[in-house]
Amino acid sequence: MAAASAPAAHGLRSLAGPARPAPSRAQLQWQRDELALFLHFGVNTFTDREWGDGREDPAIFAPARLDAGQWARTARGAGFRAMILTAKHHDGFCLWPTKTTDHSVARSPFRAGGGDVVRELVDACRAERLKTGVYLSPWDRHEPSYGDSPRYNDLYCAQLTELLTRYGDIHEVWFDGANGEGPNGRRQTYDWPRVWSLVRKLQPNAVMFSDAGPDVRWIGNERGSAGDPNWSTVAASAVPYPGASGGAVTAMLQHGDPNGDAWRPGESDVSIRPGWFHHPGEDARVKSVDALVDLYFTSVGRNSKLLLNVPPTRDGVLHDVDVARLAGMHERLAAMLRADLAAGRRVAWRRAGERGAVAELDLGRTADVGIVDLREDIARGQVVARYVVEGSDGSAWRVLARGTTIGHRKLDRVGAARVRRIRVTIEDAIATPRPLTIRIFGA
Ligand code: FUL
Repeated sequence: MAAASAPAAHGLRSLAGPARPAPSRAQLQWQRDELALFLHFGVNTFTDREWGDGREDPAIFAPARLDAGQWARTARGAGFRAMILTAKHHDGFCLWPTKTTDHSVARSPFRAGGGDVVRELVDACRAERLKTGVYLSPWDRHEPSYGDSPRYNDLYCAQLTELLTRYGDIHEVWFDGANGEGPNGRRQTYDWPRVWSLVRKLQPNAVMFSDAGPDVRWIGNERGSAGDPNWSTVAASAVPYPGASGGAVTAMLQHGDPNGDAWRPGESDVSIRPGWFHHPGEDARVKSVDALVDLYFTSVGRNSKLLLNVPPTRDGVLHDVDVARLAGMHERLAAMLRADLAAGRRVAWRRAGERGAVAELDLGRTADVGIVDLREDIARGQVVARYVVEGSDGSAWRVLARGTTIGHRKLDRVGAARVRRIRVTIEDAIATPRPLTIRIFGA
């Protein structure tokens, strides 16, 4: 498993390569959103389990005061731009009244059998100007046709069609790589090309998430920690289907590949709690504000998007502790990233060979620098492979941070460095680097 943590050992390609991959509009917007809220909710919330076995009675699904408006207001207030709901988890229970199975909210006491959690989510997102995403588990431990590959593929596509045609714009479709046995003890062979082309047809502006994309990729762990380096390009053939495993797959998910043929930025999914579903026994184990801030730095701050799971309780609301932690995270980040000491300062940019460049700026006064925030103009691709940030208070330059990739955003915490001048040197790149956006925040 050495490959899982070691940086990908790809040689950097020469400058005279073919045109490099760049993001689509949807991928670019997806990445700029930076934060999305994940909501694991369903029968497991009522059985206190993480994976249902598909034999749950729909009658147990009875959230007494479900309030998707509270989810959305919490998300918006904490700086999140999207919410993704488990419309169906591995247990097969559907949170919308589907025609494909009677294992759904329609047979539950929720809103007397007339409820639709997906509809409530979509309406709440719209009210708070959030984007909506759906998670539809391919693995289904309830559905009798599961494992009977063509029949289940038809059913899965019918479920997707309902979700992607009834509710207006869906911005992200989330395909989990978990693929176990169905009720007959059989495994399913999924038809990914069919699924992906169906999504493209029904929601052309949506991004599709899975280990194998095609638009955005799993980051390779559930700890909220992107690799270093983290390229947004991948060699598509290295991860042939969602759920493929092995050291080379993990390395590709974590690090991407500077020579990759597909633009497929990483999404870091992690839960605010030990489990993905709400368990009352974990109410005292919600991640601290410090831990959530760290997650921001290891995901968004490493050219990834953070998909933070905050699971509704049996009542159908986000727990007070989780809500308070999200507010704390937002406040702390806002304070850390409020005043850009480099705002309005002129940056002197000069090329240094074909793969290098140096940017220098004077803050106009000596300041305690705590965070360096670098960005590439990724609309045109990602090129920086290695850089160093130095600071000077008038005497010698000293190193504040060293890094590899930058991409959409790279955040380096540098302690409290008392400096007036900042120098960012791009030491290596896979193509001629273009000027970076440089922001500097206090300690
Ligand atoms: C995994 C699932 O098995 C977990 O239950 C959870 O949904 C996580 C996000 O993905 O593969």
